[in-house]
Amino acid sequence: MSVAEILIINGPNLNLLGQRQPEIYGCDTLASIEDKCVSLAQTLGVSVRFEQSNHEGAIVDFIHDARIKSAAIIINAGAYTHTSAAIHDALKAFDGYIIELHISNPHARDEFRHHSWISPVANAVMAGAGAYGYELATRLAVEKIAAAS
Ligand code: CA2
Repeated sequence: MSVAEILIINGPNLNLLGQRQPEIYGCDTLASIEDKCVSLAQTLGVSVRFEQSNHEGAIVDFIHDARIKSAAIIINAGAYTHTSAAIHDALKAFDGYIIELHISNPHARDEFRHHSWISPVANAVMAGAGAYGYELATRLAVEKIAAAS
């Protein structure tokens, strides 16, 4: 029997984590966050696929792919959170569990970060826990996948 897959999607500029603005985003790199999520997933009996793109269409393609392959999506859409109707529409066509994730708390930042196109189509929203939020979201996704099966 194959194990359930969680797709973790990272949007624009998150490839720069650990290189700039540590006061907002911490010191972890995206690669170190991926390593932690992959090993956590292993201990919890699921698999994690971890993706990053700076391109809106590529993120839409990841979500379409997840319709066939993944039981849950964790998405940090970066600044596309605040602009993308295309990512909103793609997530709406996904039947599994969706967690919107942010490293910082966008509501405590600039006004333009207060609106999310992702929140209305997400089952849960997690923000402000730093890089640790990825692990928290992975644990939540595993719980929800188990509850649905
Ligand atoms: O807090 C988050 O995770 C965000 O999704 C990060 C986005 C921001 O636009 C959202 O409002 C909140 C920005 C990601 C930029 O990441 C960088 C990391 C290091 C250096 C520069 C940018």
